[in-house]
Formats: sequence, C-alpha cells, structure tokens
Amino acid sequence: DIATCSVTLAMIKPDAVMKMGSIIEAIFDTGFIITKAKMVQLNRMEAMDFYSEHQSKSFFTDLINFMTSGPIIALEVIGDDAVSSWRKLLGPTNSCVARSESPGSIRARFGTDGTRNAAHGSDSIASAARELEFFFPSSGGRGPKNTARFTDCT
Ligand code: DGI
Repeated sequence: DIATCSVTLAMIKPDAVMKMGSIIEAIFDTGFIITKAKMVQLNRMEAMDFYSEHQSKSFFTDLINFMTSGPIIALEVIGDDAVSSWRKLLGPTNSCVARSESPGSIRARFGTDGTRNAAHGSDSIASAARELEFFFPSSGGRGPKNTARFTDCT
C-alpha cells in the first residue's frame, strides 16, 4: 500500500552471513524492496554504540562479542509498514522460542539461540532513523546517489 510504505534497518548478523541468499530471498518473497546494502565488520566501539540501550544488561558482553565476531550485512528495507512487518518476519528475539512460536520466521529458520539469532530489525520508526543513519550516514555520501530508490513508493 503506497500510503503506508515506510523504511527500516534490517541486519544479517555474523552467524547468518553465509545464509544471506536465503534471507534475502525471504525478504523479497515477503514483498519488501532492498534499497541499500553494506557488508561491514563492526569494531567494539561501534557495536557498543549501536546497542547502547542494552549496556547495563547481563547479556551485553555476549552481545558485543557476538556482533564483532565477523562481518554483518546492513540493509535499508522499504515496504508496507516496514518496521513492524520486518519484525514480524524476524520472529521472537530468541531463536529457540521462535522455532516453537513462529516456525517460518527468519530467526526460527536461521538462528541458534538467544544471542545468535541471525538478524536484526529496528523496533520503532525513531530507531529505524537512528540505525539507518548509523550504517548509511547522510553526510558521508560517496559515489553516485540512488535517486531511483523511492520511485515505486512515494
Ligand atoms: O530487538 P531484538 O533484537 O528482538 O531484541 P532486543 O533489542 O531486546 O535485544 C537486542 C539483542 O540482544 C537481541 O537480538 C539478542 C540480545 N538479547 C536480548 N535479550 C537477551 C539477549 N541475549 C541473551 N543472551 N539473553 C537475553 O535475554
């Protein structure tokens, strides 16, 4: 629906980069469009910044160790109500829970447990804006700009 088309940040985490083909296939099969993609390896400062809201949590060190253990793929994804519909496709945070509660979800299919859960999605429109700016800074544009990316959607 054109009226509710919006944007979110999806990320394929280090445990699932080798399964990127299947995950990207699931993204397109669900009707999303990928408008930016970038493979990077986060350093500890970057991972701690990205997940700063969780710095006081017991799982924070495990989370940072995991997220810096290999490359990740950041994706700008657009679609109908993208923030919530991408999180619905992701499934519950813990992949073990996902396999019982949402068997077809990305985390059920490609993740392992509560830490190694295959993929990320912004949890609000505000966090999507922050996380997209984190990976695709508007001030850091190098190379040609993809001016065609919203032509089907605005
Ligand atoms: O938005 P989500 O990724 O679904 O969940 P979140 O923002 O609450 O947490 C961010 C990540 O931190 C999550 O993808 C995996 C990790 N995490 C969250 N809660 C737990 C956790 N890791 C462990 N080991 N245990 C937790 O309870």
